[in-house]
Amino acid sequence: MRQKESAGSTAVAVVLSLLLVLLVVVTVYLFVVKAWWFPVSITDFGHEVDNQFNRTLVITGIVFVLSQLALAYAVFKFRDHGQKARHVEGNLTYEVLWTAATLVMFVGLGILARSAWADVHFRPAAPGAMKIEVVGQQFKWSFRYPGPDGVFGRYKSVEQAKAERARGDQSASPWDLDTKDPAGKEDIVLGPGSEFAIPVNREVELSLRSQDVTHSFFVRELRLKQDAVPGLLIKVHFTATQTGTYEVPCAELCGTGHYQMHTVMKVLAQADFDKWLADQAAADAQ
Ligand SMILES: [Cu+2]
Repeated sequence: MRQKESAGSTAVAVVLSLLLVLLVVVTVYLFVVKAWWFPVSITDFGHEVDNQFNRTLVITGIVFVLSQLALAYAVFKFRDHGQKARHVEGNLTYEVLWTAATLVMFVGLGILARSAWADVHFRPAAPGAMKIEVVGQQFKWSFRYPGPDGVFGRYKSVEQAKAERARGDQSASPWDLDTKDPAGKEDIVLGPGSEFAIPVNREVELSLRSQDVTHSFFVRELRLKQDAVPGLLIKVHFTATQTGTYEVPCAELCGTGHYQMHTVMKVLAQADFDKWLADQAAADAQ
């Protein structure tokens, strides 16, 4: 009687095994048809990132499929036949084997990815790169172009800015720029909430700052995401190879208004960009 009661797990085991197989099939299908996928990359660096993503996806995908199918097999094969349960000790050989395999996989993927990452973070921009300053503040992005002289005007010292604020005569500048610095005369400041533009096929170097908390500059199509950290000046560089309009959200939860912190980056042909920048300069001069 007891034998009969516990021998009834075949149906459950079959259903569970089939569910696991179904899970594998649906998951693989979604990735193969690319049901939800990234927008096309517009930088060479982005293609490297995509290659690295695909390598990682293929390797971990194979591990996923094999382990889930093995699980489905084990669920069915070792189902309850009414047999007595057996105690199994660990298997040292297997444990060493799959720990080593995991180690090789992760270190290997890391080594393959290092040049893609270093491209943006360790190598400086080429000398002729177009410089733009990006400032994050709750909950807007601002931008500054150095103008024809290619040099950004300096900031006021912290003491000076503090003293002016205490006197209540803070200048109109959104970020405590020193308006007396001649290098800042030609600077083009696009205040909080502005859109910004860059020329296509030209290297751009962004200098990221934050006025308050940590924000994160993120453009999916560039495959680039970099935090803007208070007190730090962080530089990143890239070359966009396709004109268009791309969203720039803040990718760091930076406060209650975080959801509304975004703008757009326009990638323009050189002539359009020159015209755009001249318009901004004219507007900024007023
Ligand atoms: Cu933010």
